[in-house]
Amino acid sequence: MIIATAGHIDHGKTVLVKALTGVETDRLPEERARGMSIDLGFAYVDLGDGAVSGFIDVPGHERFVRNMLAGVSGVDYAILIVAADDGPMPQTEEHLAILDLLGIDKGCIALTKVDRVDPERIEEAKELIQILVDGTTLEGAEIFPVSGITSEGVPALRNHLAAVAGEVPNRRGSGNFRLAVDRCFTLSGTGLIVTGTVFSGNAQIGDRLMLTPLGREVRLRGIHAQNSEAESGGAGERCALNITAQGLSRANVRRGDWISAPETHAPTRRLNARIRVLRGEQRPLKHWTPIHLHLAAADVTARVAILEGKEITPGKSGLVQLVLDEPIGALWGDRLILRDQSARRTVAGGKVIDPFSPARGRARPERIETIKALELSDPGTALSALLEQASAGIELEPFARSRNLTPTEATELWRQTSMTRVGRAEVPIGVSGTRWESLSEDSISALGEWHKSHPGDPGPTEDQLRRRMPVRLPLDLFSAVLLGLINANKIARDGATLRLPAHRPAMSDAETSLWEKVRPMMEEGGLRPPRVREIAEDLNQPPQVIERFLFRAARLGIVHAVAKNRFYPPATMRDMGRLTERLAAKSDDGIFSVSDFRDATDIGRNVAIQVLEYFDRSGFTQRIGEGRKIKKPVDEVYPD
Ligand SMILES: Nc1nc2c(ncn2[C@@H]2O[C@H](COP(=O)(O)OP(=O)(O)O)[C@@H](O)[C@H]2O)c(=O)[nH]1
Ligand SMILES: [Mg+2]
Repeated sequence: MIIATAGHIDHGKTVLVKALTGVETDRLPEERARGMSIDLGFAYVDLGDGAVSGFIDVPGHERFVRNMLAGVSGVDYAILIVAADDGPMPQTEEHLAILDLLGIDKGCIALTKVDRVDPERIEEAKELIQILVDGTTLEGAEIFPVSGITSEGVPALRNHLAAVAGEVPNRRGSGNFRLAVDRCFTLSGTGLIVTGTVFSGNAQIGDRLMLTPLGREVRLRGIHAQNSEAESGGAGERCALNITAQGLSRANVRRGDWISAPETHAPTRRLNARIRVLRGEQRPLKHWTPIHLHLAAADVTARVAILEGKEITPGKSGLVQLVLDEPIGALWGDRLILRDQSARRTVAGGKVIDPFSPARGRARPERIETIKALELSDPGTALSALLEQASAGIELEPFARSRNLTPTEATELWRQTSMTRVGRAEVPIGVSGTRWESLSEDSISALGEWHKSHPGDPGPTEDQLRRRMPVRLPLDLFSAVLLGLINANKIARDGATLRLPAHRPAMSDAETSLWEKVRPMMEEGGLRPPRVREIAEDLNQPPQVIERFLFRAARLGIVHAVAKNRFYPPATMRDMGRLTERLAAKSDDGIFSVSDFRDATDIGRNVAIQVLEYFDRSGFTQRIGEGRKIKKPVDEVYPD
């Protein structure tokens, strides 16, 4: 278990930790000289429950609240310390508000310096404290009168803590490893050491971890968990990690970084949160207010974009987008605290809802709906709500990442959620059943619209059709929807183009009248229709015009483009095909040669070869060595 102190300066936090653990946590020379905690102090002791508990002693001075914040986030338990003589003071209130905003609901109150006051004052101080904690996460928390100097009451407090430590659930199992770095130093002979509170998961020696937000992979060479050498360390423990990476030095690591499993690495500069503004604030929190954002051990400057309305009144909560001046690592559910621009007051706090908030359209109604779905605490419920809303499917990987799901947890969630999964393995997309239906319907009507506006066209390519869809769809998703429709015979694919099965491209009036002239000329030619140049000459037209027209007619399926200069009308093609079937039937093995074909058709060797190659391309015949045989009946390949 990790226990943090909290409370006003000089109320006896450091002395109490020493009375409980025997450890003097003020370790900096300046702290000793001034008799004041500045940075975090750490002590580890077995409180009597057989396990080692870690104490984080925080500074109480108002100037060092940022250090206090780095110390209390991620802890299991807090002791709010109030001196009996002073009673609650400004940082008692501020620290309590922070514990409350961080959602720390396990804790007690140590009423210190009882050796200095009479029994009436103790009762009076208790009452003041009860009023103070009313309505916070520490409401109803037990109050322990103690003296750090005489040790009066300290055993009772220690027993209480030992009992709590025995009950704290083991959180090691779930989520990926995340350690919030609060210190970094080099140890001669060992190398780089980072220390911090483990928020989730566990890590073993040898693991490859990520330094976030920097994005450097590091190898875990050694671990101290709760101050003892260990093979692994996990949630609910403070760990010192000995990490290495090529060229990595102390200068690369800062308080506020994370050392975490690669799955969680996702630095962000924009995140959505629901925040509550402290009741004691003088003014509403306005849109675009510059603030300090504290998340785990990180402290960065940012601006608050209010998403609903223009401001959040004191005591109320609202959805915001935080726009950070520099990236941090953040995941869903991470607690955060906002302090004013000059870092003097705690203003608000809350929870991360979406660490990957988009830059555009942050307050659009659809986006607000998405944020509200993401806010749902159960990942399965949240995912289902998102799937129902998402008109273009949900990218599953960022969802798993933001929820800190391990690969196994993610796979299990995908399995349990009713959705269709498409896309490449690295970029899976989930779509709900109803959304899949409407995407299918939209595809069919978009295709119908296309045919209407391009009556002479065989149909759009996949990409052309995708751009006609009411919403922008990821390529993979659209391909999957189309494939479903093609398999169900609701859409037909001819090469690169798509069409509704009933669609027959139409020719323009000019094309139709040209075709009416060309067709009889071709049909008169019998098995050897005139070439493009001959048709052009007869019609007194430039050959390019006729060639272009015939190629278009071929795309429409009206003629067969046997060669660049020779086109066959469908009726002639069928005649030629039937003749070929008879020719093949004459031979024992069904195989015929080019010369057999030339002799049977009398169209000359060159044209014969062109026609046979066209047969092969259409799938009518198949070449076998020097000969050919029929592959499919002519009525199937060149239907009426
Ligand atoms: N009489 C008395 N003095 C105390 C007690 N606890 C702390 N002090 C004194 O109060 C001062 C501040 O204590 P410290 O633990 O440094 O306060 P912190 O700022 O909350 O960490 C020191 O001079 C302590 O000796 C106590 O229980 N009884
Ligand atoms: Mg202190």
